[in-house]
Amino acid sequence: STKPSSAAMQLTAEQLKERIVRHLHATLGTDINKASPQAWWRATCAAVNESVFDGLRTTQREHYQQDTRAVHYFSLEYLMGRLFSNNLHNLGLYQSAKQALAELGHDIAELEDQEEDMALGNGGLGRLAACFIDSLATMNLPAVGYGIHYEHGLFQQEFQAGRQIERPDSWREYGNPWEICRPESVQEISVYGYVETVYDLQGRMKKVWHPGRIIKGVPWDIPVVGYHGSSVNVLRLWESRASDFFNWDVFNSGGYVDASRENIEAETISKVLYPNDETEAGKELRLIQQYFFCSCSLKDIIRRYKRAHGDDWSKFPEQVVIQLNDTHPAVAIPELMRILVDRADMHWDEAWGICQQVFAYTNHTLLPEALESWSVRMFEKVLPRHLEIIYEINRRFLLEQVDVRWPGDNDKKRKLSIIEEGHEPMVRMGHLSVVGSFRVNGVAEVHSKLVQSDLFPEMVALWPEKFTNVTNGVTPRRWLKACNPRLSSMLDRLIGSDWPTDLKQLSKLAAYADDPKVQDDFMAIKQQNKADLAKVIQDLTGVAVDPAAIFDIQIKRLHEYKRQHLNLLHILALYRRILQNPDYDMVPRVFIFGAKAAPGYKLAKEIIYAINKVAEKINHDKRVKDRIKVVFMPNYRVTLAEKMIPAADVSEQISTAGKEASGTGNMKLALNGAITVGTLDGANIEIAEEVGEDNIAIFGLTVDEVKALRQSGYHSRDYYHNNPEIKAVLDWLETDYFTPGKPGELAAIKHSLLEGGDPYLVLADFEGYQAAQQQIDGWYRDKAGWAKKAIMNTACVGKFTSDRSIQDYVDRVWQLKPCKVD
Ligand code: 26V
Repeated sequence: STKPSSAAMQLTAEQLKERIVRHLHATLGTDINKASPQAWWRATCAAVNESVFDGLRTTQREHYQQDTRAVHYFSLEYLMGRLFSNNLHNLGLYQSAKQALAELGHDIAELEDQEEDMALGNGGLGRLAACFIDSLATMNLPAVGYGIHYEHGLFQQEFQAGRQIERPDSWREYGNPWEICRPESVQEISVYGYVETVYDLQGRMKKVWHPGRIIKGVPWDIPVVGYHGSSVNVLRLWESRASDFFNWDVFNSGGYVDASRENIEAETISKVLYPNDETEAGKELRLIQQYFFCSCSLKDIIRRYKRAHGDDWSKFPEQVVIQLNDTHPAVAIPELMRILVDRADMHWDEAWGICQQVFAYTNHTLLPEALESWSVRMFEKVLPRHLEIIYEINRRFLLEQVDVRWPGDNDKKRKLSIIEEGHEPMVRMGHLSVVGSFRVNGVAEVHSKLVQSDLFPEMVALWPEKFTNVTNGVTPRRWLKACNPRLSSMLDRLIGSDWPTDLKQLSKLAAYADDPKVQDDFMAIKQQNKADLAKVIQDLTGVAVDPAAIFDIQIKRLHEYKRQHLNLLHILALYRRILQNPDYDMVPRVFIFGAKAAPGYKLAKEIIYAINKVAEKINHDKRVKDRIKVVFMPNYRVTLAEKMIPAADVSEQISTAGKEASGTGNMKLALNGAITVGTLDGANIEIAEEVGEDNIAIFGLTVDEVKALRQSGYHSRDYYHNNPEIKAVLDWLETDYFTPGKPGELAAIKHSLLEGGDPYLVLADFEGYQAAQQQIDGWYRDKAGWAKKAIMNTACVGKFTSDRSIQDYVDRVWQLKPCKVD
């Protein structure tokens, strides 16, 4: 097992106190008598950074001297959350810091609350990137994360009269102590303009791109501290600025206003993270964002490579692997081709050979509306040379691969072409990613199978060995050790303290699953975590909840396929049963939601509104006698997840089978002893395999059954007419019962399920869902039985550490070796 790094181990609370006070004076310019909690927090961060930067220096020096092969993770999103307690835990300094601050008169939890979440992501995909860079550092793997330094992360959510209001997120308004600006590593990138064909002295044709705009990329480095290991890797995020070079002309010719307008436009590129909206198409700025960060990052990689290897490109694929987190950074493929062919004068075949050894692509969704494509028209305007390169990649692909395999088959060519023909021709980024990569993976077994069978079957026929699976994982440092200190201490006591880096150790807990003392301890911890969450709920929503009730939690982005409205229909059914039978016997339950809806996603916002209105009614209805409470936590984010997950009894993972690529909240909740109510979708299937059918409540149609039902014709109205409970709750939503004086305000859900055809089969799965919930109710009545199930969940999910995911990437994709650092 790994031990705390020597630098960190030697740090006592006394030494930390000295550092903190020193920074309070020298860095914050204040003193212990008048310092605000904010200043104390900043001083502590600065104290911690002394250790962080030590590790950073030695790691980067070691990687440079060893000239290591490294993975470069390209992602438009990193949902980091807060770094304070994470960095303290990973440095092994949390206890010393807690003591130091206590002796200085401060509660460490109070200081933690000074930090804004770094919310540079939407949801699962962005949080996965954050877990992966934690694992990479922990496993001493040479890695750089590349992304965008958004000024505004995902919007902050408020509710006004039950409706979602979006407010800008300004996470670094007053500066962020964890980031370092690196002006010495700025890059310049080009967009717009036109392509000229010229001939050199040997008569060789050359393409010259005359850009319309030049933009500067300024890198901000965030150190990524590995757990008790020695490595500190870097997350490098690019901020856009107007190029000084380009604006001088305009400026000097008296065009001050024009120049400052160009400044504003350049700086717009990294201003704001795009939410996963209804459609990605048509957003020029989004394409420029993608290209901006890909080009800056590639130039950064090449600069570092050249420092060691000069102009000899032959070692490039040995040294560099680039992982594309979904298709968002796929424009890196034609960009590397452009650099090699146009700038380095390489022959096309040699350049393409390099590309195909460097890129690997992870698919994170099968939803058609989320598959990226850009109109050829817009692509040509923004990146005219890249469009030509994509055409050439496509021409050769169709000629040398598709036509060789299926001679003369135009149908196959149409299906496989990177360019989708039609009224408005489109560039398909998924096709480009598969063609340009040496490996393509899905994020859970079932999802990877569907990527192969449903999304890219012909590509699999061409390159069967290209396709693989890497099931997602989560970092147990943040999602157990740091967020659930009570359970962590108990685990240390029972099974030793190696589990944070060797999560399979959790299986040792299974031997105690029947032990009454362990059961009591485990459930007492859950109870305390629930009491903590009850306070948070009271503070944020004003609703009083009883920690003795079942805490039933659904936390994830709001989307029809995730079916928060199925949860709502079940709540309504329970409420109705209570009204019809005042003695209706159920274990009291608190239904807790956390979700942001994309600002442009109408129905998702209606679902939030409906849940809030139903909550208001039920929570105030005396007849319910507190058997049901419903709370919608505002502004769900990483920091709130860390408070909710340790307090969950039940984990809602109820997507339509085939729609949720993996899910990662499902893993975090099971790890903390919650029992899953779930469909056989994404990683739920693998969780069920690990925990066993006694310890999970599975319901609903399978992927095959969903396909068969759609084939035979799905009629949601049949379920409405045949199931009186479904009919009653849907009709109820149309009345003014939950919105007095305003009938029809909650009708959108009913309409989408009936007139809208219920695209995600909510009504088809309702009966199975309510039966699974009944099973949960029954299980919970048996205290010891429930405790055993909860313990078995924690014991059996060791597979889902992101360390295992990263090892799978190393073995199946990256072929990397660890680099130990002293
Ligand atoms: C979803 C949507 C839905 C509305 C239309 C626009 C749009 C655009 C993008 C997306 C999702 C993008 C990919 C994504 O975040 N996938 C998630 O990745 C997680 C990590 O692999 C995985 O656990 C989730 O199941 C998957 O949804």
